[in-house]
Order: sequence, then structure tokens, then C-alpha cells
Amino acid sequence: MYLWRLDFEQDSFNEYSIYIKNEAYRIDSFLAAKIDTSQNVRGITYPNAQRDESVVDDLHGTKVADPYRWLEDPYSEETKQFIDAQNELSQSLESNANWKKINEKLTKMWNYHKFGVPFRKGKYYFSFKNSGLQNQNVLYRQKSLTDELTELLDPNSLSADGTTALQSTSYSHDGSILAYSLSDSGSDWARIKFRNIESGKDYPDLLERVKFSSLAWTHDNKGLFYNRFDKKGNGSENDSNQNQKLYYHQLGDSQEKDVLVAEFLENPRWIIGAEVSSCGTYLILSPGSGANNALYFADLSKNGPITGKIPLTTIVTEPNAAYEYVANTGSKAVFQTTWNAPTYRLVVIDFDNYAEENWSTLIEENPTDVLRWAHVVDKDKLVVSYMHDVKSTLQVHSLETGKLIRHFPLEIGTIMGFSGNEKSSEVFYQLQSFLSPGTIYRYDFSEPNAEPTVLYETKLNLEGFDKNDFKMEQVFYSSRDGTKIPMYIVQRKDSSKEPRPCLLYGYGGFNVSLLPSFSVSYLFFMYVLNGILAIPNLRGDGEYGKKWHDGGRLLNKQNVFDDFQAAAEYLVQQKYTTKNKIAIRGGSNGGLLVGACINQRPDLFGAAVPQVGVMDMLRFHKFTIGHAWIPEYGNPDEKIDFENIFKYSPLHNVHAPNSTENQYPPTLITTADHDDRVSPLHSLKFAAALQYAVKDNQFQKNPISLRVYSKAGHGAGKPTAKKIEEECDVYTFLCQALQIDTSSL
Ligand code: X99
Repeated sequence: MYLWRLDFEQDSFNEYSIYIKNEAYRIDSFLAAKIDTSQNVRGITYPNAQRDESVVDDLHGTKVADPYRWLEDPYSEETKQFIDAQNELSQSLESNANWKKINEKLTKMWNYHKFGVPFRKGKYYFSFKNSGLQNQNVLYRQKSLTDELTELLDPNSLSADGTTALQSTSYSHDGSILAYSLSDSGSDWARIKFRNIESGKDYPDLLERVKFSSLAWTHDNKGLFYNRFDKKGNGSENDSNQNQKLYYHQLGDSQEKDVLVAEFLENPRWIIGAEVSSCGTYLILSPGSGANNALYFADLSKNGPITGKIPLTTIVTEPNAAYEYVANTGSKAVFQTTWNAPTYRLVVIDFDNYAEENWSTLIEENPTDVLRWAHVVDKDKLVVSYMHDVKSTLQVHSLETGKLIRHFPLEIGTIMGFSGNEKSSEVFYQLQSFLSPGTIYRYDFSEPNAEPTVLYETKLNLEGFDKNDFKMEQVFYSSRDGTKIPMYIVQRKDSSKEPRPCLLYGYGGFNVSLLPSFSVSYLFFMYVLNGILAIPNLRGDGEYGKKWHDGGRLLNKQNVFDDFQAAAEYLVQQKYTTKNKIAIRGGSNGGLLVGACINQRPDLFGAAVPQVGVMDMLRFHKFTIGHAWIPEYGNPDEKIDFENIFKYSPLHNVHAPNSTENQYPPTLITTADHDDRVSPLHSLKFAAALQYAVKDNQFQKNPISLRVYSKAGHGAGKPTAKKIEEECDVYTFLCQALQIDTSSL
């Protein structure tokens, strides 16, 4: 199972005064073909994007117009002008007096030391640290945990504005060389470099055209397996990513000499996960698309030097479940799988006898708890983390028998980081929650009777903050079909008579779980703006395993939107807040959620912030990695999926309001120019359609705005400065839209 990079982060902006300014957009006439300005009755002026009514598709017998198809070209002058015109409106948020105050407070709150869990490799411990406001975390090494930290890799030195980010790292088996991939401006594209850990100097090697790559060293420390595509991109293109290949690079060679070791020509959409077993003998491939993968292995010790395609043995031909390598002892390998186990189990597959009927179960699936991960430590133990009703648990099992050895008691929260390996008796883990910024624990299996000790407790730089002044509840509310949905609700304890503003944040897809974790942005909303944070665990997510995921995907996708809307209704019924005080926010698949919900229940929310969302659900599969979402959304080229998708696709359900109550809430749509996970075209087309639907509508008073960030992507690798700016935009917008009392700013 691949750990998805999800972290699309917050965005954007807006303030009403910018709409009220009476200046129309002046666009050089020779470029003004597609964008013009128009002004509606209330003086809100939107860029008037030209509608090309000639673009109409016949999809399974239904005529579907796509008048903003031209916005799919990221390089056309017209698209650039559309973006500039939208940004001109939305950017002026920054001139709102609240923006500066929010920026000051938020920057102060962000400025505290952040540490990651240390991990051991070779003769050093390695750890990430951020002194507070550094754009990117810095990688350090140290000989012992009490030694000084020596800087190994500081991405902040690689670009002045912090937009070059470390994407992933992999240490050679002997711990002497670090392979690391860098990405620019938030794109998924990366380049791989190599650094000598002792000297801190880079090797000349440079590997490009890398995306969605594994980094798997051979244990001779001579080179690694990595993935690349034939064509290079820079992140602003939206070409479909197909025919990924697995290569082997030998350190010292130029990339042209790299050896093609695996490709799956009959499955052009597969991404090829690759791993070298902890003993170094086996190459394990887990190619697939979406959550499921096939499974292959090769015995590297039998094949001599890597000079061409590696003969692979097939264990699982068709991606029918998730299979992730955990560990092996000789030919017997442990995999974590959903095969016949909707909440995951651990199975042992013997590479010498790998037919399915010979697999054995090491740890049975748990009927209630979802197995999140398992790691081998201290030679013969498995540390296993489960999720129980949306909180982490941690326990130790025997690697040989699978039997439970002990539990580690945990406070309510989430294990955000874990490190440990079979050679060491020492493990580290970090626990976070909504009100706890993170405590790192150390436990040593050589002292089995000892309890975990605190290695580092993160301290906020926030005078007067006491987490005991807040309360965190978990409620289970009924959705439309009666299903009980868990939701965390966090807020200050002191009661206020006025309804509080409420931030309702959801995701609802891809088996992703929203577990309690710390976010400065959330804390700012609760602590400074006296808001209520509400996080429901919608179907489509993974909090209860496959049944939860399946309950909100494909033909069940509407359940996700129902669950989210039922959360808002619950918060109103239970008198936590009122409709006009609820802001819905979500990113990526959560942007789709927010987009669909404002079409379906515009009356239910006081503001909406859909970020980097998938909005054109009839064409998502045509761009970048969109094809990998077909198992989640269905295939628009199939009639049955088309009919389902067409009912909720945000772009295709935009409509003119028919009453004041049903007008769209103030909406801030955000995206970024290097988002090559979800192309900005989704947000551009959605914004154009919404603005067109409301601009001359007598019932619509609330603004719809679009902010397109530059040198930014889907979220991963975003520099701190950009994160803070975007949060300032969002909160300035929300203060206005929800009429939040800003006297505390
Ligand atoms: C992805 O699209 C993940 C893309 N991706 C792979 C990788 O398919 O990053 C892959 C294979 C092997 C290594 C690395 C990768 N994801 C991740 C979805 C949600 C996710 C996404 O970003 F599943 F968590 N989406 C954007 C879904 C809809 C909007």
C-alpha cells in the first residue's frame, strides 16, 4: 500500500469591496476575444468569459455542452487573461484590513519548533526540523540523540522563495548515500539527486522525467530502481501520464545509460511500485492503478548484474486488492492486504511456494478496527497500528506467530510518524491531536518492562493557550439513509450566546482517513476567531475499511454528499451553530465535495471554499493522473457511470438560483498554476460557469470568486510563506462571509 501524498493545503482569498469597485476590466483589445467584462445589477463585476456554444458532446445519447472547453488550454493567451482577470478581483483581498491582522497573528502562531521522529540508518540518526517559519523542513543527522544536529540537506538553500521542495528520500543500505527527489512549484514532477552523507556533497548524477516514483536501492549500494515517464513536463501541462516505466540507475552513470527493468505495455495506466526486500534478495513490484495492485517478484541474487528487463514471477496477475510488502525472513514474506480482508490482514507468502492456496494468515483481520500499518522491529517483533473509531491504537505482535504481545496506551489522537527497524530495539513515534501539536515517544525493546518515554514535546509559541480551555467531542450522527457517521467537534469550552462560526471540513474518498491531527490553521479558527471545528468522517474515506470506502464510491458517491449535508444539519439541529455561520471547506476530492454540495444545498451553508477540486467529472480521466481515479468515480466513457456522475458533477449542475434562500453562498474557489494532480482547468471552468449563472440573477447577492496561485501546486511541498498567505486569504474571506466578530484580531 502506497502512502499517498495528500497534503493539498489551504488556499485563498477575497473581499466584497473588490467586487463593488466599478471599474470594468481593461483588456488589450487584440487579446480581448474571449474575456470581456460585464456588470450585474449589484455592481459585482465578473470577467465575462466567452462561451463557445459550439462545443457539445454526445455522451451516451445525451448532449452535453462544454462552453468553456477553451479554458483547458493552460498556455493560451485567453486562459492567461481569464486567470489574470479573476486574480485581479480575488487578490485585492489582501487590502482588507483584516488580512494584515490575520497575517500577523497566524505568523506568530506558526512560529514554533517542529520536529519529526528520528530514524536510524547506518551509523546516524536522521531527523527533520523546522525552526518555525522556515519554508521547507531541514534534514539533519546526528551520532546520538543527545549530539548536536548536523545539517545534511536544507531545501531552503535551493530556491529563494522556498518553492523547491524535497519530495522523498531513500538511504543506501549501508547508510552512506542519500538519494533524494526534488520538485519545483508544487508539481508532482521530480528529479533525483544523490548526496554523500559523510561529506554532505552531491554526486553529479541527475535523474529526470520522474513522477510517482519509488526509490529502491540494491543492497550492494551501487544503484537504485526508480520510475520515469518518456516525456518530461513542468507541472503546468495537463497531458495524461501513461506508460510509466521502472529503471535501474547505477551511481556514476549518466541517465541515458539507465536500464529499463520493467514496463507493463498492456496496462499503460499502471504506476509501478517497486521495493527491495529488507534482506536485499528480492525485488518486489506492486503495479496498479488506484488502491489495488498486482504483485510480482524477482530474485536479484539469481540474475547477476542488472543489464536489462528482470524476469518477473507473477503472484497476483490482476489488481484485485491492495498488497504491501512488510517484511521477510528468507523466502517467507509478510504482506498487508485487503484480499479477503476488508479491514486488512497480514499474510505470509512464500516466494518459493507462492500460489494463493499456500498463503497463510499471520494476523487476522480485525472485525472493528482497521489495520493501518505494520513494521518489523527488534529482529522478531511487529509494531502494528490500528484505527479504532477514528483514533490510533498501537500494539506489538510476534513476527513468527502473529500473537499479540502488548498494547501501548495512547491518548486520543493519531500516530503521525513511526520509525524503527529490525536491526534496532529502539522505536520512535509521534502522537498528535487537534489540540496537541505532537509528542515524540521513544521505546526500547531491550528494556521490555519500561514504559515509552517522551523524547520531545512540541511547545506552541502561544501565550495564554491552554488546551484544557477547549473541548473535543466525537458524535455519531445519522445520515440520510440512517448510517451513523462519526464527527469530531472541537471548540472553546466557554459558552457564548451568539452562534459561533463553524468550519465544516470533509474529504470523502479514496480510502483516505481524516484522523485527529494538529493544524495551526484549525487552532487559529478556534482560538482567535472563536470558531467550532467540525470534521466528519464521510463514507468514501477509509476510517472503517473497505465497507466505508465502498459506501462512498462509484454508484454510491452521492452518499458522501449526503453525509456532509447531514453533518451541517446536525450542527444546526443540535444548536451548535446556524446555517449562515457554517463554512464548508475541502481540497482535491474534498473540493469536489464542496462544489457538489453548494449545487445541491446552497441554502445550507454560509460560505464555501472548494480548493484544488475535481469539478469536471465528465473529463477528469483525460488529464495527468486523472485516469487513476476511475476506480473511485467510475469511467465517464461507460454509460452507467456517466449517468451517475452527470447527476452530481459540480460543473454540470451549476444553475441559476430561483430564490434568495437558494442563492449560492459566498464562494471562494482556489487552484494553482502548477497543480498537475488536479489540473486548474477544473476550477477555472467551474468558476466561469458559476459566475455566468449568477451574474444577472436577481436572487444572487453573494460573490463567487476564483483565486489562482502561482508557483504552487496541489499542496505537497508548499512553502510555509505560501501556506500562511493562503490561510490569510481564506480567513479574511470567511470573516466577511460569516460576519465573524473580528475584535479579537
Ligand atoms: C492520487 O491521485 C495519487 C497519484 N499517485 C499514484 C501517486 O497514483 O501519487 C501513485 C502511484 C504510486 C506512487 C505514487 C502515486 N491520489 C492520492 C488521489 C487521492 C489519493 C488524488 O490526489 F488517493 F489519496 N486525487 C486528486 C484524487 C482526486 C483528486
